[in-house]
Amino acid sequence: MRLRRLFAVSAAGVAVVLGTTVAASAAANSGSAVAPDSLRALAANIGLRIGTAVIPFDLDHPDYQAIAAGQFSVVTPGNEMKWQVVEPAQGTFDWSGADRLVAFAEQHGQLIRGHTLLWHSQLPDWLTTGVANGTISNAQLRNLLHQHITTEVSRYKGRIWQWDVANEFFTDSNPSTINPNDFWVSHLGAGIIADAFRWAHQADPHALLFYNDYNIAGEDGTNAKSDAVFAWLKQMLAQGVPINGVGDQGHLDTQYGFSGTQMTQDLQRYASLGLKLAITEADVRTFVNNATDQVPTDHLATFAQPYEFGQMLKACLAVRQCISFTVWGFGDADSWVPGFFTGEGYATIYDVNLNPKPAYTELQQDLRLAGSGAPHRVPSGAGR
Ligand code: 9MR
Repeated sequence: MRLRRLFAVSAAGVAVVLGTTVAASAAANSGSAVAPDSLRALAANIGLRIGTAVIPFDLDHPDYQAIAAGQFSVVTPGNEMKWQVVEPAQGTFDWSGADRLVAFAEQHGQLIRGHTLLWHSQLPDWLTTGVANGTISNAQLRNLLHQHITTEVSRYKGRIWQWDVANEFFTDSNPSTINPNDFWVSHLGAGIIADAFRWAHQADPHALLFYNDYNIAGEDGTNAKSDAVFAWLKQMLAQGVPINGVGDQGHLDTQYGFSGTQMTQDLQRYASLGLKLAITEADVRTFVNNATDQVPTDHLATFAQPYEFGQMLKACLAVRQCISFTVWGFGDADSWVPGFFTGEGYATIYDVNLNPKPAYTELQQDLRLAGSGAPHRVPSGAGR
């Protein structure tokens, strides 16, 4: 899935992608000035961070690097801070990808979203195998998790802005509940989620700690998942669990429809608990001709896709506590979507050749309006 088509980018394409000159992209690389019409500069006008997931080793490619540095002010490692990657064999660590991204971000004046400490997926084989064959007891599992969270959060102490501490614990059913069959919940009970937040807070008291999930701002149509997460957060906060924010992933699909109004209301409701909000993994997929070119098969999807991106950003803009808006990778060639959803793609804001798509323009325009408002009308004739 990595950069399948990047090397086909033409020089002209790159100029369009960057919307800047070579000199400006060199400036971005040195961590200095960024283009005033870039997403990150426009978002900065209202104190919003605009982000992307990054594949650290793709930063070797200059075109990818220029967009990552020039357009975004916060970055998330797509995979490189997950337990499977950082501790592939017990006691053997690989921080190369995570270190690389942290260094890149600091060089380019970007903040970092750490992702993710407690999730049922992308766990190391030695851990899941050990639990399955009984060589790792539940008490040992709990200690290993404590150690994992402490080691990773301490390593980057003071350098991570937001941590996705816990990821995807709620069921997609109506009503929704904490999933009793989740790997962590089934072995250690639901209380392990609160413990993870406490351990992360001990390791880095200044990092903002987030609960992150998908379909928790009405995207499920029923709002059942949002209701369940809201009730749980309220309970956790009443118990003094150090949770600072909610991350709504924002993985949309044009075939299902989506209510920006509902999303705004749900974000506002989380904010009423005193929490910060972040859109953490925004993308909008649709059906495409093939996984290589990713041309939508329904022409209307080329309108629906940027519209839904815009609705998500507007929901974030409408709620003051929404502090960052992150897209889950910026180019279609790099997206997780074609590998997970048969026949779908076109989910990001740049095409497979790293040319900006209408969704890029949509976000840019929304940010421009958010920053300076629409210009006042030119005065017209008397009484009109
Ligand atoms: O983008 C990630 C992809 O490269 C991995 O193969 C995948 C494995 O599940 O995880 C992707 O990121 C996920 C994120 O960590 C949590 N929310 C859902 C994302 C898409 O699956």
